[in-house]
Amino acid sequence: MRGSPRVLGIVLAGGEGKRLSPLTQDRAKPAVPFGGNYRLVDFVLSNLVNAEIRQIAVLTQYKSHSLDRHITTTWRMSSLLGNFITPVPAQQRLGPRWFTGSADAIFQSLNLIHDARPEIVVVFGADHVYRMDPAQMIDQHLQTGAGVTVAGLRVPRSDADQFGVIDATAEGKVKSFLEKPADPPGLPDSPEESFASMGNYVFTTEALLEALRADAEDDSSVHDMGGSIMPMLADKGEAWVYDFSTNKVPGATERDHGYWRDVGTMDSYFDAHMDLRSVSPIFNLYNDRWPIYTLPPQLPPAKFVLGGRAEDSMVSAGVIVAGGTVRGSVVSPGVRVDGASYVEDSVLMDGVHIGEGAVVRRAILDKNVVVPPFARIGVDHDADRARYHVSPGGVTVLGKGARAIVD
Ligand code: ADQ
Repeated sequence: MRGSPRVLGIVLAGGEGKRLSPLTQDRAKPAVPFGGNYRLVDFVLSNLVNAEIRQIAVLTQYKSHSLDRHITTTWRMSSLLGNFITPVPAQQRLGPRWFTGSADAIFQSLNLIHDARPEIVVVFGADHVYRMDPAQMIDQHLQTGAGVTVAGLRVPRSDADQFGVIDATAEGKVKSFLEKPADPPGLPDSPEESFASMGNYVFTTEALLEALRADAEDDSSVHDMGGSIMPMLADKGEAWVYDFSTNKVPGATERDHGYWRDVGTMDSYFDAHMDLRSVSPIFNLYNDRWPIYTLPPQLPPAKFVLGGRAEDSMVSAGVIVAGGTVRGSVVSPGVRVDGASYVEDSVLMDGVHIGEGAVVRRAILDKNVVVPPFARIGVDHDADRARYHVSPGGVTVLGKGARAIVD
């Protein structure tokens, strides 16, 4: 739009995602598949693109091969009008080392900011499932004249130690920012809730550059956005918070308004999938007024034969259910379910094969897992623990290409 500030998007996509292992064994966390067709990074990129932010650098680092491939094939933009979405690997500008923290990742890529000459830099994480219109956050940022605005949402105080916690005035000026505090402060109007940072920031370019330079010179810093830059700007009185609950996305229902999930653990990743499948989903992927984009594979439609059926499930293209029953599950492209098998409350990734008579319950099966005929997964947790990964919440997980064991 004419008169709008020039905005550069930076997506932090270098996270290792240790707690999602084995799904992150050979891919970066933002490249982890989600919701049948998508990868986690598609959510943040869709949010930015829907808000007409079309100059975006995706900073990668750890096991970035499938992430790079996904971004270059799915998110390639016409360079007409100066648009780009490009993966940027660690630059090693400061000698032979990788990024240390997320602030160092941006510092090493300062040339991107100098080249794009933006007035506003939007720095968003890549690991979350949500819909958000960043333009509304930018509007607030411009109105308050903040150096940085951080997106915040209310979480139970008991969960807040996993997040950056924002202590702000009623108007939204940040008094202090505490990264993952052991004893998170409650909110004045609700002592059992805290304001958690969503890891999404809007910066005025000058404020970002100044903070990054000061941080780079500080040898005691961990060079992290949440751990170093935010506390520094809060102490200088330049940080404001944006209340995510005020964000209105076109087409969102009352039920999925304000939905945001940090899918950093196996159980939260699993629960976010279960949120997708019901008749009135908590997170509605079918809202075409704020689409979540990806490039699905070229495959024929899903097919149900020999009495095969699926209930309360999402089933992708190329799936064949040949006689088995699928219930309450998310089924990715190219999955094959054979006769007399039973799959319940599970996440099946691309190319999984469920053999005849097999039973799969509360499981996540990564790409190309083979479940041979009559194998049982998620039925006996003790047996599963001896062979597979079982999450604290009791979800059985098999890594890429694994073959289940039959007794
Ligand atoms: P964490 O997610 O624990 O907390 P971090 O591991 O730095 O913080 O990840 C933030 C984002 O940066 C993720 O998208 C990750 O993929 C990416 N990232 C991490 N290191 C990177 C690097 N070296 N290069 C490029 N990208 C990198 C953060 C904030 C908290 C906030 C939570 C919300 O620090 O304050 O509450 O996110 O989930």
